[in-house]
Amino acid sequence: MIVLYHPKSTKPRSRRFPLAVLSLATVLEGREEYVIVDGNVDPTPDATLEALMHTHAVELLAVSVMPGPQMVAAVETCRKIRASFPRVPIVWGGYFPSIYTDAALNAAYVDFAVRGQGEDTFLELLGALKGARGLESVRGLSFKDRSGQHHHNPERAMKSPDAFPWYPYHRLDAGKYILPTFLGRRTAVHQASVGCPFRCNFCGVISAYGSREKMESPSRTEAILGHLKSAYGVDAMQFYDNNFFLREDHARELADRIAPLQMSWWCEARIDIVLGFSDATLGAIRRSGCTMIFFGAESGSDWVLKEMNKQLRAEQTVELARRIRQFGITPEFSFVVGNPRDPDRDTHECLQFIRKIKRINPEAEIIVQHYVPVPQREHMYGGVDNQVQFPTTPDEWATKQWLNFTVRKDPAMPWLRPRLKRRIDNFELVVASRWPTVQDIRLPAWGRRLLKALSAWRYRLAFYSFPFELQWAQRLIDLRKPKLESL
Ligand code: B12
Ligand code: SF4
Repeated sequence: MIVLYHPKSTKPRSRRFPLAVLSLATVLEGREEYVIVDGNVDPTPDATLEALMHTHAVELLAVSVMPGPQMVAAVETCRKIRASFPRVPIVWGGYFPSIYTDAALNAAYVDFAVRGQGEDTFLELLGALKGARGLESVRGLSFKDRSGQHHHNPERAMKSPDAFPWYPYHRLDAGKYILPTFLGRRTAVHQASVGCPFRCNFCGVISAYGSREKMESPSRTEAILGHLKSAYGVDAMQFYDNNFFLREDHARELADRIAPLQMSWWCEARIDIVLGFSDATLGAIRRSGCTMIFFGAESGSDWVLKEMNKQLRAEQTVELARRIRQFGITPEFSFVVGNPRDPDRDTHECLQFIRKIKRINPEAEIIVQHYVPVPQREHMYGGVDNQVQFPTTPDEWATKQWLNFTVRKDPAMPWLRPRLKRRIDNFELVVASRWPTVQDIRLPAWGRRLLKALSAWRYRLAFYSFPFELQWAQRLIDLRKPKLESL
C-alpha cells in the first residue's frame, strides 16, 4: 500500500480539496492500492498513519509539503514514523522540497525529494523502488545515496493537466471540503494550469517550476466544473492557478463554456494580460461568473517593478483599477513592500499609490505583504543574495524564527527596521478597517460598521500610528464571530 499524506496546513474553515495529493492519487487509481490521509480533516493523523503502518505493508509514505505550518507538521510526523517504522521509505514533494531540496534531504526522515510537477516522477520512483529502473533515471527526482550524498537528477519537462486523468474525488469525503465562502454556499477549488511563464525575482513559483506554463483545455475545465456541480452541488469556484489567463482566445472560450454552469468564481491573473483583453472578453468573463480577480500589483513605483523583473508599469495598475469597475469585477491587489535597497522610499511611495488606487476604485481589495526573499534560479530581488543565509534542515525551518519568516508576518529582515515595519502593518490595519474585506463572511454587520467608523478619521488624515482602538475592535469582533456552520 502507498500512503499519500497531506499534513495540516490550515484551519478547518479554510479547508479545501488537497489537490497536491489528489494529483498523485490520479496516477495511482486503478494501478496501486493507496490511501489518502489529510491532516486538515483528520484530527489525529499520526495515529491514523501508525495504524496503517501496523496493519498494511506500506511501500512508501508520500508527503506533500508547502513551506510554513504544513512543513512543521510534516517534520513532526515523519520523525515519529521514521523512528517507529524505519523500513518505510519517505518521499517529500511540493513547494518545500522543490525550492529547498538539499535542506529536505538533509533530514534523516526524508529519503527522496520530488521537484516540480509530481505525477510522472512519482510513478517512476515507485517503479525504481520495485526494482524496475534505476533511481538516476527518474527525472525531477533528488535522492541520497548510501553515503548520504545528494543526487539531483535533471529536470522533467512539464505536461499539461490534460495529460492526466481527472482527480478521483470519490476517494475523499467531499462534504468536508466544499464550504461556504463569499463566492457561494458550496465552494470548491480547481487548478487549470501548471506554472507561470514570467520571471518575477521574488516568486517561489519560478524556483519550483521554472518559467513555464501548461494550461488545461477549456473543454476539460468545463467538464470538471460540470461534474463538481452535478455530483456535489458546487456553486462557486476558487481557481488556484498562478496565472489563470494567458491568451485572450483561451480566456474567451473558457468563459463562454462555463457561463451556463452559473457558478461564481475567483482567480489570480496578471494586470497586463487582463488589461490587454477587449471589452467583449471582459464582459464575457464577468457573465461567466467571475466576481473577483487577484492581481500581483506588487508596487506603485516603476523603479521597484523593474527591479522585481515584473514586466509591468504602475500606470497599468491604475488603468486596470479604473477599467475593470465598469464590468463589476472586484480587483484584489497584492503589494510586496520593503525594497531592501531603499525601504523607506519604497514604503512611502507604495502607501501613496494604494491611496490613489482606492480613490479610483474604492471596492478594490488591498493585500500588503512584507518582502521575504525566496531562493531564485538567478538573483533574488533587492540584491540580497549574500544577506540571507537560509536554513539547511527542515528542523531549522520549523523554528519560530524561520516560521515567522516564511509566513511573512514577522520576517525580521535586516533592511526592515521595526519602525518601518510597524508603519506598514498599521497602514494595512487602517485600510482593512476602513474597507473591511467582502471575503470575510463571518464579519457581522455591526463589526463592519464599527471598523469603518473607527478608522475613517485616521484614513482621512493619513494618521496610522498607535491604532490601539482598531486592534481592540478586531479582537472584540473575532471573539463574537459566528461559527461557519451557523452561516
Ligand atoms: C492552495 C494554496 C495554499 C492553501 C493550502 C490549502 C491546502 N490544500 O492545504 C493555504 C491557503 C493554506 C496556503 C497557505 C500558504 N501558502 Co500557499 N498556495 C496555495 C496554492 C494557491 C495552490 C497549491 C496547490 O494546491 N496547487 C495544486 C497542486 C496540484 O499543485 P502543487 O501543490 O504544486 O503539487 C504538484 C507538485 O508540487 C507535486 N507535489 C506536491 N506534493 C507532492 C507530494 C509528493 C510525495 C510528490 C511526489 C509530489 C508532490 O505534484 C503535484 C502535482 O504535479 C499555491 C499557488 C499555486 N498555484 O501553486 C500557493 C503557494 C504554494 N503558497 C505559498 C505560500 C508562501 C504560502 C504561505 C507560506 C503564505 C503565508 N504568507 O502564510 C502559507 C503557508 C502554508 C502552510 N500552511 O503551510 C507559495 C509557496 C512558494 C514560496 N514562496 O515558498 C505559493 C506558490 C504561492 C505563491 N505564488 O507564492 N496556500
Ligand atoms: S509573481 Fe505571478 S506573474 Fe510573477 S512569476 Fe510569480 S506567479 Fe508568475
